[in-house]
Amino acid sequence: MATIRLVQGDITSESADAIVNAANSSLLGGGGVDGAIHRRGGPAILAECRRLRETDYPAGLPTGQAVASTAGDLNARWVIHTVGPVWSQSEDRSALLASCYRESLRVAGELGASTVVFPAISTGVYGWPMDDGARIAIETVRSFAHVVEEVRFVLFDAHGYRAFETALS
Ligand code: AR6
Repeated sequence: MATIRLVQGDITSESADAIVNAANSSLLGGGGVDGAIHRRGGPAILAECRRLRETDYPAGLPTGQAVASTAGDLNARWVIHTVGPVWSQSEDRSALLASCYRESLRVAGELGASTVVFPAISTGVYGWPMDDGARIAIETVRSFAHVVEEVRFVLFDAHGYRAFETALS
């Protein structure tokens, strides 16, 4: 069973084998975590994402799936891009959010990554309520974390940190 740790801060300052990106299906960048990762990781990440679009994902990466690229200049070996669901009041998309965590860990395991850093997927631009996003993240990682040694959640602010602390306890 992996150790689960919580950190408050900027995910691009972390060192780990793999850093998970809250991407969109274009894989070509955006705001939030995605923007920060591409800015700090440099152009090698975008170049590899473009190749992934030309080869394996011509229509984009589907919601709930995950794929790895180089981590460029980040203190990591890989960035694992995953696409969270947009929050919906009328439709329960929790299974897709859980799938992001599970698929990212599966990819990490295949790569041989032992430390994996996650942001709170979907809780920014995609509007998922933080408390519920934290609960799904912790529950899913607890059941699938046997493939890695450490899972670290990096929460941008105190509100996110407290939500994950509550979900963990
Ligand atoms: N480090 C850690 N957490 C961060 C950082 C950071 N540097 N920046 C934001 N957060 P978001 P999403 C927090 O919007 O909701 C992009 O445009 C943020 O406060 O990054 O999955 C993509 O291209 C929030 O709690 O991801 C997609 O189009 C959490 O990270 C879309 O946004 C996730 O916020 C994905 O939206």
